[in-house]
Amino acid sequence: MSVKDALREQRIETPSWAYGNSGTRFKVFAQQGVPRTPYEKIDDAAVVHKLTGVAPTVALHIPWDRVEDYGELASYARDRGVALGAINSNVFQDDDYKLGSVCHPDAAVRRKALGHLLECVDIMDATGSRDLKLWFADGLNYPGQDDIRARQDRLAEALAQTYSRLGPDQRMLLEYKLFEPAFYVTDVPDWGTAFAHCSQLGEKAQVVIDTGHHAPGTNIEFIVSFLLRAGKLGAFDFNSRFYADDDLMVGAADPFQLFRIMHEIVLADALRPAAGIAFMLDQCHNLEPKIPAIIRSVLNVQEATAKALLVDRSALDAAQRAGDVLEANAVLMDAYNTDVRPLLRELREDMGLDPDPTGAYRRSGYAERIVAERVGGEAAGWGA
Ligand code: PSV
Ligand code: MN
Repeated sequence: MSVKDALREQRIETPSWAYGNSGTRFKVFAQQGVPRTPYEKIDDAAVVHKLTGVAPTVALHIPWDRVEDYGELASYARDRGVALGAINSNVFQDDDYKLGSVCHPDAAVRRKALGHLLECVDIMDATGSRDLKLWFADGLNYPGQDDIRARQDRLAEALAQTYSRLGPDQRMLLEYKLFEPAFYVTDVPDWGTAFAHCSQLGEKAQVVIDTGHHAPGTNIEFIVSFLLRAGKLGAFDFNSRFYADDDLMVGAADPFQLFRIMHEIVLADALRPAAGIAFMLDQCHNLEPKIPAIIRSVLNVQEATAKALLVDRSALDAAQRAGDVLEANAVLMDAYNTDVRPLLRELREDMGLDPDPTGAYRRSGYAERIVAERVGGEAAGWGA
């Protein structure tokens, strides 16, 4: 398949919450024109897809995106040229979850959390979503606070019950995170823990790599490669980080890392939608305007992917076999150092799109329109 064909087939999922207001624990700076409902988030996601041509799905987060009728929300999305993607559960914001959700020492809280996970599968049935994405804020702040091993048992129990509720074409994606909000123990802190639970559950359980969820310096492409080999990589939550879980635009902090990740994907022939890896963004745009930031992020993933597709595989293979360290590295760097922007402009023209999605957005007047129209009501987000 040609590089252009592979890029034309690429799919990047945008997160509903990235269209809403967000901030740090110090302040949420509200922006004008931010969506007030899941429907308006879908309107914005549809604009991103229309301009980029490669972002046809939008992930929901429940209860942030709770609506009366999910089937209707799905058809609203369809009418705008997009589809609903992964359903993200949220068992981290109720007061009951102070000491955890599915790992909580109190069985009543665990039951409530499990009820939410099962409700998310009901929502998937209504939206036609394939993926249930689970991230647990569960953990401990102090040594002795709870029994680490018992919490693993509780986690395994909740995962097993949720897993058994999945339909034949549904998957469970388990996301790990080193720390935050818990600072001493996190119950799913790393890919090994997620991998072990998913392996025990069965083939419908797979691991999510959020690129911001590792210790500094972690070799993420190694994790990608390992999980691909094991058939256990389900999805990415792409974003950039300088320090911790910064949730900045993907490709902003370390475009070379993004390239290295996409290189592993291309090597494993896992870019094709049929390979089943969901390439999602999980970002917060605290300072920058949201829609153009999401467009930029999609383009950054596309650029890294194009470079990865340009790696001269036979030259790389020959250099590796010959043990030619310098040449092997040079082959990879040649691809990384290629300016792929002309190729991507050409691709967009072939696809009937404006070659410059950012400029097209600016010229569309959409930003001014939503500022004028989205007056009153409550902007989506955390507290702005
Ligand atoms: C947790 O930090 C996380 O990465 C999970 O994916 C959550 O669903 C998401 O962020 C919430 O923004
Ligand atoms: Mn995430």
